Amino acid sequence: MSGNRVTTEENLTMKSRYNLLLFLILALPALACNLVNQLVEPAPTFAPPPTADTQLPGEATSDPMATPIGGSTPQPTTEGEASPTPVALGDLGPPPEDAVALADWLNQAYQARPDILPLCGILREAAWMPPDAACDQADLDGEEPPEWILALYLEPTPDPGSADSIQGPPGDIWIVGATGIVYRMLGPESADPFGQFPELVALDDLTGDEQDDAIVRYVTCGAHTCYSNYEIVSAHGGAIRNVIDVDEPAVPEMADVISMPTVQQEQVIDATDDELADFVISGGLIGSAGAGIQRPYREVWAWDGTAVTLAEREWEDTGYRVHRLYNANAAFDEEEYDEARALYESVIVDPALQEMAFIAPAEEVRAYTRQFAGFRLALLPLLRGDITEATRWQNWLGQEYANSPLSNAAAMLIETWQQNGNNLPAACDQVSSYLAGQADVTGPLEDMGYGNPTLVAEDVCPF
Ligand SMILES: [Ca+2]
Ligand SMILES: [Ca+2]
Ligand SMILES: [Ca+2]
Repeated sequence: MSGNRVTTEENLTMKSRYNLLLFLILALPALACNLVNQLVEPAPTFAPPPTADTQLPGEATSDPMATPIGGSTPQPTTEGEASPTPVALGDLGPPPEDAVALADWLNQAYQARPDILPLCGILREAAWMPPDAACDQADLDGEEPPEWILALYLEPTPDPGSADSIQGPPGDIWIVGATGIVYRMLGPESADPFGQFPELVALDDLTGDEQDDAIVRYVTCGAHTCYSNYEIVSAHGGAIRNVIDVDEPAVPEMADVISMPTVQQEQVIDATDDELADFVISGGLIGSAGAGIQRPYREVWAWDGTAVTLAEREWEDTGYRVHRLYNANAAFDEEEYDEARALYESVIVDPALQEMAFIAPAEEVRAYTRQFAGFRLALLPLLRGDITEATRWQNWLGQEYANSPLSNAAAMLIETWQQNGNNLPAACDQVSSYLAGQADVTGPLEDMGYGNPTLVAEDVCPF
């Protein structure tokens, strides 16, 4: 099943992450320098996708200034509208120092159709662009000429500072096309002065219209963790625009941004077996003590006919018992009940699983983790009317955790279900009402760090 794997508790977790991200962006730039106490080295690696079928952005390796810049041949404009008379690049004068004026300058330059390498040489000379910044062209809209994809400083920056700084010099991605500046990743209003310099990750067709789309990225770092933020720019079906659609974004500003902490790998591969390239990223760990020990995850972002959306999120199996429970819950929420049952059983019986202490000692986390799994194992058989198997797990809970809220809840669930004509949602309602009045239903599972799901009484019986 290629369904969306975002579950309720995981959404809450993601919200925490996005809220943290927003918090860090808005309020804590000064903390960026405080790297002393980090538990997990963020050290995100941003290697280009290692696949042969990915077209990586070209590199401007030749000396751009070695090419004469005045001799560009203006191309004939398309019929119809009158276009301004192209001005040769050499006659334009140097790029202005103001971003608004630079947009005009780039528009005029684009009309002259110069080679892009000398153009970028001029932009570097004017301190608008660092030496290794994106300077690429690709025909995104299927109409000649190709669009320019340029990574530029927010303002001319002759001395960008230490390259070792976790915060790079701020910048933006501009795409220049026939109608002017057709796209800016951040834009003048929201450009992040504390982010790292943005980059072009890959050019590939993710939408199936046989025109390249541009995956662009900017990285923003907080005290402990760097977040990679991506947009995917396409002309599919119309104007050049970012085509990402995030289902249930934590904040409205993130509705069209793919964001992941501590990205370890980026790939452009067909992960969904529809012969169309997808954007696949792995990572996800927040390197702060308060986030707890987390599961890395992998996301597949794929074209759905209208937008690039999250096709799949898979959590790694870390070998921790409580993480196995989270993975079982994810399968349960996906209604993959056979997989969920197998995972819940292994939470209880797998001798190789590790315990995790967080605020509570490991033994306490273990006990509540097994109880939660035990309750779900008593619940799941009732979906197919298997009272014998449900009772078996109720008895197990009664022996191992006598009179605990979850043990009592399992007994109440089965009894109510038998008496109410096998109405499972109604039985769950009754159980939830009971649990709402109990203390310590899920114990330490309520807070295993903000990077982990939160499990509370109302999550126990969610029908
Ligand atoms: Ca074009
Ligand atoms: Ca495309
Ligand atoms: Ca695909």
